[in-house]
Amino acid sequence: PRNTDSFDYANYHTLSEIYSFQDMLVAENPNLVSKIVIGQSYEGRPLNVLKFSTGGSNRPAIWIDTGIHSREWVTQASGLWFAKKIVTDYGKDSALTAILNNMDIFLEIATNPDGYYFTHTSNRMWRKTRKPNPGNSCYGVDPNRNWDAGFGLPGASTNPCSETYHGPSAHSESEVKSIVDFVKSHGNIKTFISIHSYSQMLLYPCGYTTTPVKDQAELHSLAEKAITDLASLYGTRYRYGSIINVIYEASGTTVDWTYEQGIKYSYTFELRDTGSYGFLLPAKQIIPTAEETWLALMALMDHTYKN
Ligand code: ING
Ligand code: ZN
Repeated sequence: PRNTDSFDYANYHTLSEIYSFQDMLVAENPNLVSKIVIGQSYEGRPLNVLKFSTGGSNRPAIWIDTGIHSREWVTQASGLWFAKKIVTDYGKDSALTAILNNMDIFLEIATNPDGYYFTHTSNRMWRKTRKPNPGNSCYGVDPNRNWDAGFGLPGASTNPCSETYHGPSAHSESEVKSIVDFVKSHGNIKTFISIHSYSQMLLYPCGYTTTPVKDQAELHSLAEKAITDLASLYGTRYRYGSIINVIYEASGTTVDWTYEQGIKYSYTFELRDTGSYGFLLPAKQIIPTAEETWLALMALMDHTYKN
């Protein structure tokens, strides 16, 4: 496609198509969208973040990432749709317009680009990063077990061949460390949303302990509102609650780290489906998935803006 209007949101795309989409969106909307490169992947690819901003300096911000697990293709595909939705709705939808007149949105679509490239070229089911593990023939670290929040506790593996290998040390993966550095240097992120698939869940901290977090009551009722809005479109049912209670024990996860950094609204989504297709969700479900998820994202962003 020559522009983002003719882009095919109803199909899956390669990494280079995602990169060119990002550049087109920036070129078409220079007063609203810019591209920040927060680092590079192990294999040297840029870690691009789209910044949606109407001005100000270091405004309170919302972070959204998709694709930190590379095989979860509906998440990157939804990220592309969200990016287009933001530029389409700004100035038309009053709630989004109010949010963007006061806050910035950061969106990292290809959060694990080496893994995503590998899912297109070698192994569709690749989840982890692509860094070699010294002294071991297995590659990669689970970038959702690599964060410095309960790092290395039960709920991650010490085995480099495991899908949940936590890595040699916290933030050992450049794809993780680049976000850590960005979050710390920004210092004004209010909401952090990390998007996975599949299972249809909306999860908040904590993953490594059953002790409820300080804000659990508010996080729980906001999650209920978000999944109710999500279900209003196509009836898709989500479960919600803390990571350890709703899915399983998991240590070193993204949103536990962001919550411990003081980002109160730290959530992880698990998008469609519940296992019929799993990671291989048919492309015809991309747009419905993105549309319904957007309603939940708007609920989270609107609450942040009003609180
Ligand atoms: N599931 C997530 C995983 O990393 C999850 C579930 C989310 C655990 C958030 C902990 C925190 O295991 C998938 N499908 O990746
Ligand atoms: Zn995942």
